[in-house]
Amino acid sequence: MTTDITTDINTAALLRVSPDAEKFKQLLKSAESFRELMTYYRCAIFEVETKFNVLSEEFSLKNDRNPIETIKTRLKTPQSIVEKMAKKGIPLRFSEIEDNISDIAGIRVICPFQDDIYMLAECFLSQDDITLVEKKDYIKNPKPNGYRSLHLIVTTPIFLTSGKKMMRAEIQLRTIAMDFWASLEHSLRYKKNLPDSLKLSDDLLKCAEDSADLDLRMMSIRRQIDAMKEGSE
Ligand code: 0O2
Repeated sequence: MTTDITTDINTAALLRVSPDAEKFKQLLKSAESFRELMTYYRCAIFEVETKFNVLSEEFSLKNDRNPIETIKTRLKTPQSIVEKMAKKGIPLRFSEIEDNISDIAGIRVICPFQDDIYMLAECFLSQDDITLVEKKDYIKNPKPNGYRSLHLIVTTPIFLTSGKKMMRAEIQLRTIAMDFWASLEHSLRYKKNLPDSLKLSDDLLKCAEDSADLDLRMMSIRRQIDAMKEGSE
């Protein structure tokens, strides 16, 4: 009771000093909801990362090589969320975030070979608490700039004190070569609004194609070695 009165007095005093106080209070309130939402996305990252770690442990136990080279995770920054919403013409409202931005929880799985990607995607998607929302195969259909990766947008449950909540996450599966290209291209060009230079784009595209060719050649070498091993057993 005393707290309520104090709060009211404080608000009234604030309103006298600044007519924007109520607006500011609302902003802080929504910032609190935003922090809460980001915490849920962080939990979704934990859930998905754990699933890939479990697969990795099992593969290490049962095979002489692991199809998972590295797992990286990232939570999209508030700035990046706002930029994406603005780019897509989504109203800049807190309530629009969950339905419209699928890659706030991002998990990147880097594999040695291209066929590892599809095998892992299948293992992951067959888990009964994972629902596929959208699959974008930029390996079979590379982006015009040469970008290659398999993107899976999924929902995963997180378990809170209040019960289960389904959260979206984006998983990007790539080979080491695809990651090498995408990471360098990202730092060189992506989102930097550089003036379009045909020459640079051509060079980057050529690098992506050369990396894709290397990927196929390395996979072919591994398959020949696998076949030789099987033949000698
Ligand atoms: P960041 O910095 O990684 O957060 P959608 O997410 O489906 O609603 P979008 O953005 O068209 O809409 O999806 P898309 O094309 O599948 O891209 C999602 C993510 O893939 C990007 O996130 C990048 O991480 C990566 N990506 C896509 N295209 C490229 C590319 O040409 N080069 C590089 N290096 N990465 C790419 P963000 O939010 O754009 O960036």
